[in-house]
Amino acid sequence: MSQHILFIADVHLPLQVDASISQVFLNFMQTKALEAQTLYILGDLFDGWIGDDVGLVAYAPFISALAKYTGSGRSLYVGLGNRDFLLKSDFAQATGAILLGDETEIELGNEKAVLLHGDTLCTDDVDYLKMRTLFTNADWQAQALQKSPTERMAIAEQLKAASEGQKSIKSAVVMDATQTGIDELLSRHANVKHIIHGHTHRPMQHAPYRGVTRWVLGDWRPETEYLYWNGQQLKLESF
Ligand SMILES: [Mn+2]
Repeated sequence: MSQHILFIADVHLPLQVDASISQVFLNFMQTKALEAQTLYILGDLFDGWIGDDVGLVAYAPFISALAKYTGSGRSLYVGLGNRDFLLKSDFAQATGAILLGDETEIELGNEKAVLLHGDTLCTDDVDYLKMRTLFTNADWQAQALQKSPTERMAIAEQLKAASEGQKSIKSAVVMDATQTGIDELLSRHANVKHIIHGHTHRPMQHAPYRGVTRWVLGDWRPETEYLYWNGQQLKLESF
């Protein structure tokens, strides 16, 4: 069991614990997740996170589920998405999770994999990447976190509306990973054999490119797909 690793992304948990996606996630944490010793969540676990002070209370049932997972001696790594980029150390402490940086290399057997949320691969999505530069800026974040929860909620709604408004105008191609984005990523990570990411909500095992296989995680709607490393190989499976 110690060699088994699970990868998920983009669950976009809502505040409502009784929503079906919430129940599916809680069920996953109590069953499938326990089959692996390590769980990687590659961004956008939460549909919104306006600061640990608010999030830890609002999402309490999910926080408990994550804490229970690490409390059982398993490892949990959480990456930041474009909806929950304000996850900070209080979240890490409450859940026992280790927060990931933008790009993380891990070893899978004798091979290397690079993990990321995936938004930075969508290099044609110029407006979004500009917005990302802003909201990932440390000063902008520090200022935002000083505002009241109500003000922060308003900012979050604006960001969400901006990205969703753009989504309906943009073509599906603009919202996908580009060759440029993938080439740039590979130039930063020589010798990786796997790219694992979410964000585009297009679950797939792509044909190898330059000897690298790209695994895209889904958003659990409707199919609950996760990526599983069984100690020997990676496989996209459904829950
Ligand atoms: Mn995303």
